[in-house]
Amino acid sequence: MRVNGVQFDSGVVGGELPVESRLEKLQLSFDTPLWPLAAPLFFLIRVDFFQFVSLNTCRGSISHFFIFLFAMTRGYTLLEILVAVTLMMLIMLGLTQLFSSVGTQINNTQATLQLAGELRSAKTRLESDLKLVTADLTKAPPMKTGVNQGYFCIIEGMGAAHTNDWLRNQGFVAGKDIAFTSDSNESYDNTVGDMDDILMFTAHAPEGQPFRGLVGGQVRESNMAEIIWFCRGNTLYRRTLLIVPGSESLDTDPNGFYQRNDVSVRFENGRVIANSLEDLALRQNRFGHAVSAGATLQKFREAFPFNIHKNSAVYYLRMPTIQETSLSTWDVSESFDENLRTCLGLGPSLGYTGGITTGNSETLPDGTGPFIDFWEDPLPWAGFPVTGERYAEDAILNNVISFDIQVWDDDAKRYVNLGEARDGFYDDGMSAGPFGGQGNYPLRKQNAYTDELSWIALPCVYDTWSEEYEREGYMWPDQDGVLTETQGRNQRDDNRNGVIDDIDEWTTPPPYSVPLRGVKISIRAFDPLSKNIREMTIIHNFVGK
Ligand SMILES: [Ca+2]
Ligand SMILES: [Ca+2]
Ligand SMILES: [Ca+2]
Ligand SMILES: [Ca+2]
Repeated sequence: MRVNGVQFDSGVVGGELPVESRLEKLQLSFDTPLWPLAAPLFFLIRVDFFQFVSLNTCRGSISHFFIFLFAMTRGYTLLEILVAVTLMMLIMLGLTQLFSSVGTQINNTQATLQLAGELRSAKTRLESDLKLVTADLTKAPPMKTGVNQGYFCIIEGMGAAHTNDWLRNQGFVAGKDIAFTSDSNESYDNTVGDMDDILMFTAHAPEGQPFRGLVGGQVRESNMAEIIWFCRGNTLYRRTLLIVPGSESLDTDPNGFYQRNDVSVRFENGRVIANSLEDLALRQNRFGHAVSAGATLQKFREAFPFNIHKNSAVYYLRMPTIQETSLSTWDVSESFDENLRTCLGLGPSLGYTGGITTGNSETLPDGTGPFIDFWEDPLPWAGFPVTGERYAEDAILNNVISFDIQVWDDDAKRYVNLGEARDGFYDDGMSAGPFGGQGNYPLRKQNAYTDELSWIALPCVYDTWSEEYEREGYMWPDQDGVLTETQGRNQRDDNRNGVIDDIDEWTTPPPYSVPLRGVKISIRAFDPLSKNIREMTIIHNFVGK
């Protein structure tokens, strides 16, 4: 399918994708003038032809033909030569333009093919990862304790081809609040799709193809890994952390840990501990979710449900890359935003509300923002100062302008962004299933959830969760912030609806307590030379797995 010079894989993008002026139409420039090729020849022939005709006309004798031949052998005048040389130069100019144009087209075609190849390899990698998911997604969250299945989590960042109710109320407009062109127009860039989704899960390697990574500075293999897919700027990353529980060779120094290790770890009781699949069922143990080492039980409860997006800057920065975490000062015992604050020297408050700096003004002419020009910025932090020893090992694809994760809504019979529905309906009028709503994020019922709404709406999250948070006898803050004993697993019908321990009784319910049937993930990338855009889509069904 071709839309204004933009090539999409068929059936991936609906008929009309709005395309901006930055996507100039590709044209084969065969309108280069060719007439100079013939002109000098014509000029020389014409001069002598008229000499011949005029001689014959005047003298009327065949013998004058020989006079003409004689005339032909005479030298040209300076003027004739000058004109001929000028015309020859025009020919050369025309030819140069022609070959240059053809050369450009060949380069563009090569670049487009290369883009398609790179996109296909990213797609293949993601497809094979999805086949390796350890969690049983046919069961509704929360995951039972002790099943040793790891986790699966989709974080639907608030930017999308839609906005949820909360964002609409805040005046957010689609994904445009973060994508714009940094040219003189400073216009919204609608070539950019949903860029802020994160996919993270545990995976089991296929037979004979173990995951590889550093353990104590040495390359090691493991059959299990924690895998995280996310975009930063216009680069798509895939972070892989080996699951090696009880690893004897594990490095115990929390500083610069990721310089020497690609291991899924948590910091607990003053120690770096390698996670097992069971440990990773709990969000606070996962990559990027670290709770501060000095956290008291109260702080720990406040941190629940351990979102990575507690800070606006971190929201835009998604997840830590190898480049950042391989700093010698990066501390595994601290959270992502605390590390950034330390490493960037930003003081106790991150003081970074703009989210993204592109070197241009931080707001659009209409006062909205923050923004980023995804066609220009490899990282959304101008002069990015956090550079560790390792670099780009986790980068999968450059020039990405959409990494959109959607989930199957069995009511609407289509893939949707989590939280996409408005008042129970999608924009196309279809009534929404559970995934259309925001789930228990932001659940007004719990202080633990609403605490984090001070700056911005939380992204909608699908998570296999764990019933561990609701363990009988555990104390969590209720809707008024008062610590109360959980009632979700106490074998009593506390809300008297005839069902014992239904999810409405839970103090710590999962965001969505429904099975995940399938996901659709679209990756869109551009080629800066040809300005071509390509998009590839992965559809993965978890039912019958
Ligand atoms: Ca999103
Ligand atoms: Ca999405
Ligand atoms: Ca009940
Ligand atoms: Ca109960």
